[in-house]
Amino acid sequence: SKYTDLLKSKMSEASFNKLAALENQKVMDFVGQFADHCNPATIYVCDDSKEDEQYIREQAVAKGEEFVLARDNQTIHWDGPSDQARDKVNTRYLVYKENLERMKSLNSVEYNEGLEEIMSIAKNNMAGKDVVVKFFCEGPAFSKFTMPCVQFTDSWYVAHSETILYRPAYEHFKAMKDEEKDEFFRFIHSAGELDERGCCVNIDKRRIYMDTQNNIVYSMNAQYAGNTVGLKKHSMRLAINKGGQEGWLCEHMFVMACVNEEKGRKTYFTGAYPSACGKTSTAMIPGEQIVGDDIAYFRNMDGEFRAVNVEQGIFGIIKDVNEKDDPVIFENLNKNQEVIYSNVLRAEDNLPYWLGSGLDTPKKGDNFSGKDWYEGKKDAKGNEIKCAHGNARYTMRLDYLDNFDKAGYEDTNGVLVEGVLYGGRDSDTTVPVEESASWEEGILLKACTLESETTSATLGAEGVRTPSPMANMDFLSYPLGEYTLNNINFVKDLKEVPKVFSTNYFLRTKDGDFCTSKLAKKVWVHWAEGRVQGEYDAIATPTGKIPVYEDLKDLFKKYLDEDYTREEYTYQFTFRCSKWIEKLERSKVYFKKMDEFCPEIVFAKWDNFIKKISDAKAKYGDEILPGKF
Ligand code: SPV
Ligand code: MN
Repeated sequence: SKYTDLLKSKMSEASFNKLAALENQKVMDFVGQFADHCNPATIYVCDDSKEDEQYIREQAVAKGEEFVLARDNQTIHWDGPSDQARDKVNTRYLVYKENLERMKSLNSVEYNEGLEEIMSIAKNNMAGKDVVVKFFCEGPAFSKFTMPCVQFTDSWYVAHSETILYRPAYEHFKAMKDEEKDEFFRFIHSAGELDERGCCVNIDKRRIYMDTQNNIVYSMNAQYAGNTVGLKKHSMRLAINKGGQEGWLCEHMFVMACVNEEKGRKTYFTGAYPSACGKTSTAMIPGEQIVGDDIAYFRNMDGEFRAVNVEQGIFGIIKDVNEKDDPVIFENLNKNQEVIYSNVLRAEDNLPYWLGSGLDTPKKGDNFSGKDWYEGKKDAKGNEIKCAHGNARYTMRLDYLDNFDKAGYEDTNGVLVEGVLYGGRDSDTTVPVEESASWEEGILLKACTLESETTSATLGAEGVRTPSPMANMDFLSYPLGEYTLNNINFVKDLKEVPKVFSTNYFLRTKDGDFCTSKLAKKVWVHWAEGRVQGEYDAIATPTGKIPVYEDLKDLFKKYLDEDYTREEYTYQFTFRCSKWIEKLERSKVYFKKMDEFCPEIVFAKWDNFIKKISDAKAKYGDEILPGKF
């Protein structure tokens, strides 16, 4: 490589040898190019060894990016006060001129212009810093699903997070055949200059630029994991694009197994839920098993619909994790095992505290706003700063959890998916659970029409619906219409096609209360499990099939020891024609806005459903009781 001398000057012999042993020119050039351009002081190359993982942990602390807590396997990290969430404005696709028109609804910048900007920001951005290079993969290694990735970063917190969240893949890289050696994702990240709390200083120069044409993502002057951890949302955007070209899917979905003890069977579901619609709690329903909580790849493997969790850990929202609402996570946070807390409060007792922890929370300490937080502290705008940020997180391995499905997780062929859930949030339109008549109807009526609704807990008006097709809009890397058709077509050569269901845990009574408790999701998922296994009868509606009362009555009794009444059922499963027509009209407007090239066929199909619902309304009235359609 033309970079050999330079690399040797910035690396130990051991690091250089690890890099050279891969015999991969593209890896060597990638590391060399950014060693030259970003100008770090030193570069450390990791293999998959425990020693290298330990070195990363120690460096994250030694460099002041993390601080050891009272339970000494746990650390805390802070992102700066204005680096607490994904930066949507400064996250852009670098797009070749000829593709700009097609990509114009996505946040894009012309390739050369964007590249020049990001490279000028990156120039010398690592000066004086020590850099780490580590190899990971998405999905299991040595599998058809494997997506190898290399991360080059000057943040040891980012590297540490990835060590928890992703499978190691140095050995996978080493074993790659010559013809495979070009196929991997590259992530270049620099937090740049840090302050005394290890937070990134030059936030005004924060940019995340993604090049799906060459599978490389540049992240500069950022630290919040959603902006920096290459294997999470950066990789997801590259994978969505790559899957779209190659006929597989990358979805913003959990993977879980619904366990039917009585029948001795396990049925795998994947699920997409916009934020605050119950994704994590569905993935972790007590008594079921979790494979993954955020990102899944789907492939047609010999005619079967198979899925893997691309990750190995959870980067979870910690708000409201407490003994009562989330006992499994809470218990694990309280053990002295490896956890990185981010943006929570560190009190005088050197323990972490967060919003909704159920713990007696000290009134001062260090938090995301600075070293001197005290109860009542206000920000520059005069708003009270709470003890922890609402998007504060924990980073933890999945295999700590008792309900982790290790065998399913490790299967290099993925798990066989038999049901797909799309969970929205509305107070007055969709029923708690409904099966689609077909896969295509599932995509068009359940996935594409997903919406979440603002509540009194969020700023602004209550009841405003935000469209969130497939809960994946933030990560779409090619146009929505094409993506929709790829979802529809994905199943075309499958021997068995999964059933598709919608859920809505947020339907309200006429008095404005939630119709069911948080626990009821177990019933809806078990009804779906029964349907997949051919067990329950169902009643037709204009948009799918709903349960019969008796089955739900039994399920509520069996799983929750609750008496579910026929009145509750009738109200919850009434088909609301006008509300549904409005919902579909909103979807049409949204798709037109987000993708002016969206194929007409999508709109034509929705118009057919609108006609069907209008006819039903004329015949049976606006609110159709279960069984009356
Ligand atoms: C999400 O927002 O969907 C997350 C967290 O999973 S982040 O890493 O910020 O994307
Ligand atoms: Mn996510």
